[in-house]
Amino acid sequence: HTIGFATTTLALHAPSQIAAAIKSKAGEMQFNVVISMVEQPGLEATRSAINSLLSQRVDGIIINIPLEDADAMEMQRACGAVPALFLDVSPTVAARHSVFDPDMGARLGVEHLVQLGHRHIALLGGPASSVSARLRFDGWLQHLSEHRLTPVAKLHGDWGSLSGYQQVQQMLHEGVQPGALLVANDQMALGALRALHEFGLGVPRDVSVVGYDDTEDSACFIPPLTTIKQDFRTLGQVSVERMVALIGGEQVPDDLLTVSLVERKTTA
Ligand code: IPT
Repeated sequence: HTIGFATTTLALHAPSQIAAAIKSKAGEMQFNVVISMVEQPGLEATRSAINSLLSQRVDGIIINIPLEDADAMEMQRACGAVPALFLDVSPTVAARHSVFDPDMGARLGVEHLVQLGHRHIALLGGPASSVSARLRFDGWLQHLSEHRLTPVAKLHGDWGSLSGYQQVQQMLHEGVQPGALLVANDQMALGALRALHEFGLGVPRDVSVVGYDDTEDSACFIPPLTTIKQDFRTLGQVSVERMVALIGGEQVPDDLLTVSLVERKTTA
């Protein structure tokens, strides 16, 4: 039996760790995995990735490409009788999914900073093409407003570390210096740390930083990164178990996976 895995670029840390987790869980369960990767997310790229997997006669398809609700429904139809499971969609979508809870992640980050006494918080979100980036950003705004706070800056990167570096550098050059920074992923947080360092700002002495993902390298940043952990190993296990059940003709529930705050050395 073969599981197809349609994924956004594996050059990013989170998707590559999800792919690794899916591959090893599938191996344990005696399933093959074939991968089809899109360079840029989008409906047409996703459609051709799915078609290429279908032409390789996969038994089911796990899709880790950001998709809006209507696009996910359309891709589910495109899979026909082959079961599809989505990993990067809104938890409210009607298509079958196993996703991390974006609102919980946003809330944990905001609550952590507010409890430390922060009021001047800047946001560094992900790209507009990502549903998850938008849900995290909206969650931050909502939970900040529950504390009667508005962000001192709203920045957007492309998930890569260089974009985090450039966005934060530009903010500092414009004279905005927040007390804390919520970042939508650890790679952009890495770039943010460099920009703060080059500006002569201490982390966490002058600025606190909270990342998102807890990828393999985050504990080795300087300083070790406080972040919202998405347990990619668990996502790999759950999604493969669901897919194997679907291939066996069973019904499966949707999953909303919890995330957790990992406190390291970038917040005070
Ligand atoms: C999401 C990551 O949090 C983010 O860092 C980035 O790598 C993105 O994927 C790429 O699409 S995790 C996803 C399952 C929402």
